[in-house]
Amino acid sequence: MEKQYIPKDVERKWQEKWRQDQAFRVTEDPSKEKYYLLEMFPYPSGRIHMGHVRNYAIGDVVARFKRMQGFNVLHPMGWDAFGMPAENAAIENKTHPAKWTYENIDSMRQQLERIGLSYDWQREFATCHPDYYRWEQLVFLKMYEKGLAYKKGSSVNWCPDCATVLANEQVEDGSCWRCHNLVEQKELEQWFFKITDYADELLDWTDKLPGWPERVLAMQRNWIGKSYGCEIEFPVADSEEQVKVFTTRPDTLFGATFMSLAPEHPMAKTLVTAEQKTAVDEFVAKVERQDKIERTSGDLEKLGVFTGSYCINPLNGNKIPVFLANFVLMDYGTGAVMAVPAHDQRDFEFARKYELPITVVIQPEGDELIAEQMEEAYVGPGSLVNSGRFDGVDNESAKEKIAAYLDERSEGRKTVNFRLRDWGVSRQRYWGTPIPVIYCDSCGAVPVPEKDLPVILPDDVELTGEGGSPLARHEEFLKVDCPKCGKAARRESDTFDTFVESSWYFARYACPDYTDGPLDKEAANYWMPVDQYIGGIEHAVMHLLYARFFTKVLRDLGMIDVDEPFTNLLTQGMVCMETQRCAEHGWLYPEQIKDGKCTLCGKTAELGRTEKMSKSKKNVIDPNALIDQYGADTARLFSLFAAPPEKDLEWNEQGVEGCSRFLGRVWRAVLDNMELIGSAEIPSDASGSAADLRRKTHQTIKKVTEDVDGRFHFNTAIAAVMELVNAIYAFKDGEQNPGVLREALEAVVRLLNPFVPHACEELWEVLGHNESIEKAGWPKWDDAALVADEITLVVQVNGKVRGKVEIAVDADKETAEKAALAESNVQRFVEGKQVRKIIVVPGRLINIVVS
Ligand code: ANZ
Ligand code: ZN
Repeated sequence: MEKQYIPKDVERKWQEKWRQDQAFRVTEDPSKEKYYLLEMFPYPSGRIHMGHVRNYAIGDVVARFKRMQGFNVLHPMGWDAFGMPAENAAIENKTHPAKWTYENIDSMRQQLERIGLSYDWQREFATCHPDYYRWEQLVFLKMYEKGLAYKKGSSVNWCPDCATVLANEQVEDGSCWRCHNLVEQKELEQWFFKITDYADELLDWTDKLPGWPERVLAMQRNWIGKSYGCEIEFPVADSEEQVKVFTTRPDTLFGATFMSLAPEHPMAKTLVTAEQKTAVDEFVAKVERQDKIERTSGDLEKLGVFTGSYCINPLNGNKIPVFLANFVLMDYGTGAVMAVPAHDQRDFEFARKYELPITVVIQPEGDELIAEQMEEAYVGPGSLVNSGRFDGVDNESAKEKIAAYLDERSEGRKTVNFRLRDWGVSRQRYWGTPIPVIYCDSCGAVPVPEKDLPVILPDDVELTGEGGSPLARHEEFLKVDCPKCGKAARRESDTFDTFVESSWYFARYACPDYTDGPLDKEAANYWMPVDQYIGGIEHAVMHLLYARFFTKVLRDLGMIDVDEPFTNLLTQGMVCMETQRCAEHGWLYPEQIKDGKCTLCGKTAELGRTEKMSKSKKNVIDPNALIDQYGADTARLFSLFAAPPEKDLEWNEQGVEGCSRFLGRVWRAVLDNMELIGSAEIPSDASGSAADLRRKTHQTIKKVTEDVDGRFHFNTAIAAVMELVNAIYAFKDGEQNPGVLREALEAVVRLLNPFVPHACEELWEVLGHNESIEKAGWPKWDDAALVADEITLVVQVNGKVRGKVEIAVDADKETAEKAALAESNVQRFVEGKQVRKIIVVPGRLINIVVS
């Protein structure tokens, strides 16, 4: 009896074999071209979801394809293992974060193995292991030496729910990116990484990463936010002091009718007059309760208070009142703004509210603005008015001219400003890398000496869930002698933001067991940069920007010789599914619905929107159940076939069944034909129907190669193989042409291998090969086999022979007609006449009827 396709058995067999053979283990081999393929490593939450399956299936196609092409492919996997969920789960389940994390890793590794991903498991590591984080601590020490890590007190984003600081990138619309609770501002001493030193380089390189999606580059440019402007000093009336402002619009200087300072501005205190003191104090207290994000949003109510003091506009000598305003931030520019209400919307609203003068200084062409009648600020181009010697100059060139004029008189200068802030990395959490610093009363902050690394995260802590980190209460951990003077001192109890670990893990995969430093330079230089990185768009700024920054830091520390970590980036879409709910029981899991009814109460389930799969809406498919039912190859094939990688993928059961049926068809195509093809040799030529099948085979090889290589058009590639399988089923002359049939079947199996490797390895063995299909390599197409055989057709005009044309045997009617009309002699007889009809007698002649 013919061998049945039982995915479970086939998959177990090959997974076992790959494991035993360490089939995907690689070493640096300078004689081979390397290819480094990486998917963003997972957080060990414990369960694989469909988003993971899709992400890793996409990566695995590329890894297997490149390996078959002969590249030395590095495809590693590991665990982004520090972070808050471990702490929360530990508190909830009364276990230890380490135990929870390592158990999750074990179970997730098993789940990943079931998918048949071609990882070099020898390189696996978890970032919560001291063998990893000790090197992160070392990098910190080196950064500290170079002034790239420093400590300062600042007002930080504080999530009261997570009891920790958040980076600006972790605040979304004023809320915590994790728990979505409102973020507060808090004054804290924190460690910072000086990413701003690299702002220019990070920005410049966004123009040199053609393999990145433009959308991600745009988000990074915007986040870095470079703006060219001007710093201008405004003398304070009746004082020696000056207020320095930053503006991108020096052309509007004559229109500055007041000043706005951040409430936190140091001069806010010195400028307040006795009469205004109470009002100002009240105002400052009120603004302190608003968070930064809210304060910069467009629809915030503009609030302010007069300080009682005045400044002098350096160009026209006008005396202008100084206000404090809630929308001016202390950590941008100089914390002071020259307000030009006629041409800036925020200033306009502020001026209307506090009845301050509005002076138009830019007139648009063909229009005349009148300040009293304006309903909003005019922000467009125009020429200068009310601007003394600069009247009539167009405003773009006025920017330059006014800046130069101020520079000459030492009242201002051109500057560049960035929106990017230094990266605050201190977190008041337990489950993270300890920051290797010791505080001494006499010596201040002293870095832990290199020889004392790692600073090990102690195991014996008490997690209560109440505010503050348990490390801050762990006396044994805290008590330490000052490395400088030997006096009793205290350890830093904060840990690093977990984004620090993910900022360099990709380089560590080159040398995961290296014990002499963070990176074995030779290995790192061989493998880096990552040729293809794959992950979600949600990491467009934070992770991807920090990783780029860290790579440059490692380079400048002499640890690696690359400028950028990721040459090509693919941001895959989400996995979505329709939501369903029951009036009685709320959201329903798919398995709680039968025949459109809720299985709990029998009510009809209402179909909701299709959304990203998430536990909260219960629109989830468990990959384990899917694999139990259909096998990993079907799960892989569906996630690769249902949508192109960058697009969202919508789950549907019929699609999965279709994929499963297709694999069965491929299986039978091979097994049913084995007797026929025996050990037939593959011919280098064919004729008749065999030539057609051979052409289809080579056309498919070409199409799949081009679709997969660098383009990720997996869905169309798979569709092409499906067509070839149809052609194989339709082929009736296998007995006469066993070699051609074998060639077609082998092509199908090799082309599908990156997508459904278990089935393909098995079929390759059935086809009589005793080495792994990957060793067979990627099939090559024969250009000569691509073109159809040509035949000659006679062309008649009104029944008389006027020429001949050569066309492909399988050319359709339209192609034949076109070729006939294009023949030069035929054209002479058709010219100026009207074509009434064209008759095509296939394989013989074409008759054009004209009148
Ligand atoms: C005068 C002016 C006139 C401005 C005008 C704009 C339009 P970007 O492009 O984002 O860099 N600004 C400067 N420092 C600020 C702070 N700390 N908080 C809030 N706003 C601040 O924005 C630069 C502009 O934002 C600056 O140019 C300043 O307003 C304001 F018709 O100066 B402008
Ligand atoms: Zn000391």
